[in-house]
Amino acid sequence: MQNDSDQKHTLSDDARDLMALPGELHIDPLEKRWILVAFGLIGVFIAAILYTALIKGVSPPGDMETVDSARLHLSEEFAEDKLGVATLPDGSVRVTLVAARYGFYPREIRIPAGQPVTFRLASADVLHGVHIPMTNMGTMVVPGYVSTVTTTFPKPGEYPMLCNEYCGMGHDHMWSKVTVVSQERWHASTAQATGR
Ligand SMILES: [Cu+2]
Repeated sequence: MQNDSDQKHTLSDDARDLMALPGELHIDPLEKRWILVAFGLIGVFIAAILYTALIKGVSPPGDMETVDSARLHLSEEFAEDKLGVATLPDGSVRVTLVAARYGFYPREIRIPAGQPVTFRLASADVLHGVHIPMTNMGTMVVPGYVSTVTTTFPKPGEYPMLCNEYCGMGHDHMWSKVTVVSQERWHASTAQATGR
């Protein structure tokens, strides 16, 4: 008997909700709370995007740069003798690499910690990915396109540079060595190299 009257009560409540005028729309307090949580999360996501974009300077890839993967050896930038680490006249460091089954060439590079380093990569064959663990250096290397990543390594050390896109039977062995040296050691070695 008790149950019966309960049911009647809820039924009439629902009926009242259905007949309510638009102006007096009834929202359950629990539902209202979840709506606020949903809008709150959207607010958090927008704030995170704005923070990373405006304050941290993180942005999606900009200009699309293409390259003929089959003719890298004849290209201005990715010919074998142009690969490796270069210090540009403005003091910035650029690393030019070719990803090919199964390695990143040259196989060993030496770069400074504590200053931005720009990587430029092109694939000579299939799709590869590049990733330096414990850092935010990572991107896909799509045949026909130049991948550019600029990052700063906070700590000196030895890091592997791994392929993280399956590229064939030797994919597991596709890695090269990155040595990050302190600013002092970097400046000492560049001064030695240029004879200053
Ligand atoms: Cu690969």
